[in-house]
Amino acid sequence: MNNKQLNETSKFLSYILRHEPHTIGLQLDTEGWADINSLITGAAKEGRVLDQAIIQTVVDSSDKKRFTLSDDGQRIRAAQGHSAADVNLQHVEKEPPEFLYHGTATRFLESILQQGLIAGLRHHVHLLQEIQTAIAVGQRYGKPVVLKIESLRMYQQGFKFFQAENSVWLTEAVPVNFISKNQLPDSSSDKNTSTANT
Ligand code: HQG
Repeated sequence: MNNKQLNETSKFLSYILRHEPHTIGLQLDTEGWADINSLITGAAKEGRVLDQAIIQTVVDSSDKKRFTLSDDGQRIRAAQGHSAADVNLQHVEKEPPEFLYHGTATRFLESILQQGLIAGLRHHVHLLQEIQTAIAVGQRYGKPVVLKIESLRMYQQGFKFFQAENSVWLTEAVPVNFISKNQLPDSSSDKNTSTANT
């Protein structure tokens, strides 16, 4: 499998395992798990060839560790990023570091600085420990900007934080008074690199 095929298959798995399992007749349990054989069969009906080896390659090569296999290797789930209504993944609740970062595009700033960060279609707002990764996330939507979140202060005031299996931090929403605009490195560009896995 070349990189393009890997990326495309990863996006397909993200779409199915985070958002629309029913489009291939797949059922996720409340923890987001899908039976791999059912995934392969469902994908085949849509003309998409998957097998255990392809799935394993996508899981192993995911830079963000987007997918997790069950210990017995029979099931797969997306580590985070869900919008599917059937899924209510119980992420590990944890005390966050002092600051976390959210990458977004400048065109969303006005709205964010009015409403705070909201989860939108997904179940949570996604926050990261590394500024560089946050820049890459923001670039998907336009000119990136990184917001610095006072996560520990939020936590101390009763907001819950969770850390997904792939280390992404999750919280329900971030009110405006915990957000500050972080300085971007000069190298940031206006390019939309379209790396989103949805
Ligand atoms: C923005 C990637 C206007 C928010 C990453 C973002 C992540 C607002 C967009 C994962 C807003 C939602 C998720 C407000 C938030 N007004 N815009 N009040 N509040 N927004 O894709 O965080 O590569 O649902 O800033 O690593 O961009 O796909 O969330 O721009 O973990 O595996 O609304 O996706 O992972 O966009 O990305 P998304 P996200 P993958």
